[in-house]
Amino acid sequence: MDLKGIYEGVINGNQKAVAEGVKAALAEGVKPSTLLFDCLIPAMSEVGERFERNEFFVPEMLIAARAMQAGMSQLKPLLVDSGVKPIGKVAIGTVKGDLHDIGKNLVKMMVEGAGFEVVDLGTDVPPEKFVAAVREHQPKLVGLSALLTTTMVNMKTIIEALQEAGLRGSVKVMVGGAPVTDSFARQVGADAYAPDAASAVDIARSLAV
Ligand code: B1M
Repeated sequence: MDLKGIYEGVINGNQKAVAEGVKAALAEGVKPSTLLFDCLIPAMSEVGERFERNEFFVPEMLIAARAMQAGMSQLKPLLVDSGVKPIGKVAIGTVKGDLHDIGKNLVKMMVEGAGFEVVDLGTDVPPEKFVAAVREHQPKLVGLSALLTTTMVNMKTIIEALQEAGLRGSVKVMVGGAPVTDSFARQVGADAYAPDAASAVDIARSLAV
């Protein structure tokens, strides 16, 4: 199977090649996890490295992200079980000022796949929207994603807003995203840090069932 073609399709922003390549690979029996962890995610890392080397600019990153999403949407039905009673509820969003949603969507898919109901608040989510979602949906866990060093600081503001609203005692907070670390999570008062989507599932199982 042409995994290299899919990898290059993401890097070159070729949405059609990625969607068709993933579909064909799945039909040939390639595991969704192989496509995700050995192909789509490494391709996006390469895009980031080219951006750092000034070989790629924002438009290239954007079309690569669209191609990646085209691949992920093929994997979603396989990662997300349907028709089963949820084992818990999680609300998730990318923090204010931050538009990156691929990692957040991946966490959402995997957590849904593990049997949770996930309320997706989207990107650029202000603290008051997290507070309103916790009031309305009463999840046991809120997940905050940030990809920028300039926006990760908003995680603290969200946790403080939950505290001020009197909701902090009823909800756990998990944080994640490329610049986030375990020590940062502790500094901002989060309950857990997940370095990747698989760890996010483990944390959801331990904090939100
Ligand atoms: Co942006 N961008 N970007 N970008 N972008 C990064 C993050 C960057 C590292 C690139 C670089 O310089 N190498 C850099 C940040 C530098 C920094 O802050 N130190 C950067 C920059 C600078 C910017 C802009 C400022 C560029 C500009 O305009 N000059 C701008 C900011 C826009 C904004 O948000 N306000 C910008 C814009 C964009 C695009 C819109 C073009 C696009 C995003 C499209 C989209 O998401 N729909 C984009 C992209 C694609 C990237 C890179 C290339 C890829 C990110 C990605 O999707 N990775 C990225 C470089 C990189 O990361 N290598 C980059 C794949 C994804 C699966 O991984 O998101 O890390 P990740 O998620 C992982 C884990 O982190 C974890 O699990 C996931 C799966 O394992 N995780 C969680 C994530 N969230 C979690 C939450 C959890 C638990 C785990 O619990 C709740």
